[in-house]
Amino acid sequence: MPAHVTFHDHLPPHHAAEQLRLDAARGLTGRPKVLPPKWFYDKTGSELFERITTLPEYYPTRAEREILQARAAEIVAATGCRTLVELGSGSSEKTRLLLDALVAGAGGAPGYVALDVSEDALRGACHALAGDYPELAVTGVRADFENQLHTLPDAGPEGRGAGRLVVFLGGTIGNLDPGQRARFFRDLRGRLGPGDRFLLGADLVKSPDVLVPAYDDAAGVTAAFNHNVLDVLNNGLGADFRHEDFEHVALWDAEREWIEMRLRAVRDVLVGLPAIDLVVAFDAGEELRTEISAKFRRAGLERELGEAGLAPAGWWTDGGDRFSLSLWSPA
Ligand code: SAH
Ligand code: AVI
Repeated sequence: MPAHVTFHDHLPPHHAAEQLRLDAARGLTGRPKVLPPKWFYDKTGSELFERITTLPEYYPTRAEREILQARAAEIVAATGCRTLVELGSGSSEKTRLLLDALVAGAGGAPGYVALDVSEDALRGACHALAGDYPELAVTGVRADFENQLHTLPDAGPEGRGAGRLVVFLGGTIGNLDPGQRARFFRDLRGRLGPGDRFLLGADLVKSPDVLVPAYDDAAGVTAAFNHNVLDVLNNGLGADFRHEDFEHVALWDAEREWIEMRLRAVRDVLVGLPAIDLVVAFDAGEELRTEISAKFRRAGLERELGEAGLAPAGWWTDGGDRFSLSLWSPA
């Protein structure tokens, strides 16, 4: 890696393997059967997600990019921050719009910290950014944003005197359920200093005619992304899931205002998971919930973040009012 990239791995192989064993043992023996969506993102899953972002039906990435193209300079200037910290950074592609503004701004040397569970995505993004932004100090942190925010570095000498802008893009906040979100916002708030700011990308409630195809595209890329989690279980736990035994399902839950992705058994299926000494039975039609993707309203976000001690400091949407970017200060 180039000299100005630092990498910290807080999920060494034994730690990640142990987490997968725990999540699979708990999730596959409960009712309904569930898996946390963070297991989607092995190398193949991260690549499939990048393909999803280019699909005609998957509007969130384009809508968020549209807002960033129009507003990134204004947002970065308003915060005065010199260090950008990104949670669930993935390929960090849209982040470049914020980094362009950061690098162009005045003040201490700019820094970028990317945090993600996906080692492949993280290393790829950090390499690419270090090559394209020689003036930027790049740090990759492999960690879980749900319980390892303590691993984030401070602003550091480069950012001394200026706060950090913590960004959480892509609508990934919607992949947490309401209880997980409340814990996440409180944890994050507790780690923000007075000069720090939080920029959140959140997808907005809209017609299921738009939402459902975004999670069930005609080319079947989202179905492949969903099925890939079975390979993660096969590779990590020696399981013998077969893609053809499960169909991809995407549903809009109008009451809870979230999309659910599931894998539905198309016949009775028995699956062995030798690493956790478990055999799991699926009845035909039985489903494994693999993801929720909650959609938001402005008032709901203000309530949730307000309860965690974060005050609204800016709100922007794309031209079609499909997606929001919002800025928050410690109250
Ligand atoms: N921010 C990017 C990527 C979104 S995909 C964008 O807007 O396009 C979601 C990313 O969050 C993936 O890279 C995934 O590996 C990461 N992720 C999911 N759950 C996570 C967790 N609990 N902790 C850290 N990263 C997580
Ligand atoms: C990363 N996350 C915000 C995506 C979403 O839209 O919930 C993951 C995804 N799942 C299916 N398609 C994309």
